[in-house]
Amino acid sequence: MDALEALRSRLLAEIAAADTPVALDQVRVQALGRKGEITGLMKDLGGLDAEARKTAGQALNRLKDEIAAAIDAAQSHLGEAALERRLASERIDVTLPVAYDGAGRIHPISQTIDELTAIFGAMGFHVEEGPHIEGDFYNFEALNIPADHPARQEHDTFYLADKPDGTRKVLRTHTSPVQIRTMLRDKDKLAQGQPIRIICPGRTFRFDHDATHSPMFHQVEGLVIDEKTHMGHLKGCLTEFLRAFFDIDDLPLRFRPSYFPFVKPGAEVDIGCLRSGGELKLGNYGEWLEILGCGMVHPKVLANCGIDPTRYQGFAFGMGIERIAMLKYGIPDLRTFYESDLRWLRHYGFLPLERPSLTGGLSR
Ligand code: 2NL
Repeated sequence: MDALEALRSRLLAEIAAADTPVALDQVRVQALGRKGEITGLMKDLGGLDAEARKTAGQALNRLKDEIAAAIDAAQSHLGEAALERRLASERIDVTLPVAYDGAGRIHPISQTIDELTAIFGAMGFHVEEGPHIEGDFYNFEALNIPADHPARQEHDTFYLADKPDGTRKVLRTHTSPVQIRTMLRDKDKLAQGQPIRIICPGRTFRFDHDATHSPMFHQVEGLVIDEKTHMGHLKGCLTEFLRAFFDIDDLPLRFRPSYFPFVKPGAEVDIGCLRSGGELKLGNYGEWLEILGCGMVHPKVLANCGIDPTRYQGFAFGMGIERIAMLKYGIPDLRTFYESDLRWLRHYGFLPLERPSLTGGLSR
């Protein structure tokens, strides 16, 4: 038994000393393998008489179980230690700035929509979207543009094939149908004191293609409806937006009376600028540049959407996204927006991991 006790002490010491899974495995083979020390002693039991074999056999089995358990315990301990070392060495600080590999860019149209959404979002607007293929009612009729109205011809419309019932769909010529759909959907919430305050950015289509017109382009329109909204709110809202978007605190605005069938009164908005040497600079320089159209929503449009025009009123506005993007980022040619030229995108595009800001690319 002394010999067995000595073996036990030595094996336990070897297990404790094994500092790698390989070293531990060597101890397991040396003790419990086919030619291992404990295995060998068990084979020798055959030479003993029955009584001695029983006692020695039990002692050997206890030793075998104890050594096996000690090896298992040491193994899982080694595994945990290895995992801990790995976790410590591979720890990443997710708050560190990321080294961007430069593969992709945000298109200036997407960037501009993100920026104007942030600015109007901070003023309490939310975003609505709608279908590109529209019915006549949503694109024209509801907006007080009847079939024989000259504005219909002004909008060079893409018409889809006639349907058997004689109606035909159009590619929306502005994003106003989204506002019509929103008013029809949310009109009852007005009575519960919930105003409509939305912007509708998106694709629009007109049959027009030259250096300054694309058959597909982007618009953002805005709409506010409640009981007391007036033209002063319209002026304040657009002033706030244009100054934030172009990042010019004293950018002057000029409201000129104008006509759109869906508003009354209607206005066009100019911003201050300076033209010199073929360059255009925005700011308080005494010259003017037309930038958007707006007005108080026409009572007939409200009525067409089931809203009582004697109780509710509001303002609307619309502008071209390419146009404000070109002005802000100095992009000279409209047609380049849709050429998918990678060199253009690397030059005018935006890095996706750039820290977002209200005004975007100018003041970083
Ligand atoms: C422009 C002018 C404008 C609107 C759009 C609008 C929409 C509804 C009701 C009333 Cl549902 N108005 N939109 C109003 C005035 C002008 O856009 O030059 N856009 C590029």
